[in-house]
Amino acid sequence: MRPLADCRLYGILDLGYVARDGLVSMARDMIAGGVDLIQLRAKGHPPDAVEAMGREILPVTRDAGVPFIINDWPQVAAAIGADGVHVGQDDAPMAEVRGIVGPTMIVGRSTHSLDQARAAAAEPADYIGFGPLFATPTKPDYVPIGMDDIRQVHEAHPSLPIFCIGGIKRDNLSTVLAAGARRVVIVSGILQAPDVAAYVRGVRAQLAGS
Ligand code: TZP
Ligand code: MG
Repeated sequence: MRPLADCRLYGILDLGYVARDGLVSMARDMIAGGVDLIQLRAKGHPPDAVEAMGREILPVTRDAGVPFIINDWPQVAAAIGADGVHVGQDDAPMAEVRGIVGPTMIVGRSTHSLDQARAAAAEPADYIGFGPLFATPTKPDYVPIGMDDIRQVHEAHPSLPIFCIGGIKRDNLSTVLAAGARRVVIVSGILQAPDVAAYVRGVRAQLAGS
């Protein structure tokens, strides 16, 4: 499996954009383009449904050596033997999450400010999401944090994988990278691309050049 430290492009299977029966083929397309990490984000779906989806996706990501992360449900991540779980600010503290998933599973935490990033680094989370940088329909009701803090968060946590997130697309990626980002999550940009694999390849090329 690809080590987290080598992962720079994080794709999310978000049920707000992908139909239930399109998950597996979308995962394949994202992998074909070269995403490093895949998360299943199924807001509003009960854990047994997330588990069923996860069990279908996991063999595809395993085959490719791409870590597979379950959003919101440590119990589901543990039950299916996923590679990681992603939790938010309102989810359980790290000790509780670790109690469910064990010591080796990847645990990521969403953060929306420098203070939250510091707290997550101290837990310690294995990686953080940092955003939303820009306003995004994928996560409404959040104040965009802009790009001024990107450099600072990286300077404060030089060995923590930090994935910038929120409104990132191919057209603004160069600005985000110039502001100091090393790793990004792109949700709707990838999922709404007419040719997903080609879009991801384009992103990869931009990342490689930075
Ligand atoms: N957390 C912060 S912003 C966001 C999440 C899950 C959504 C990012 O989605 P998009 O479509 O890439 O803006
Ligand atoms: Mg959550």
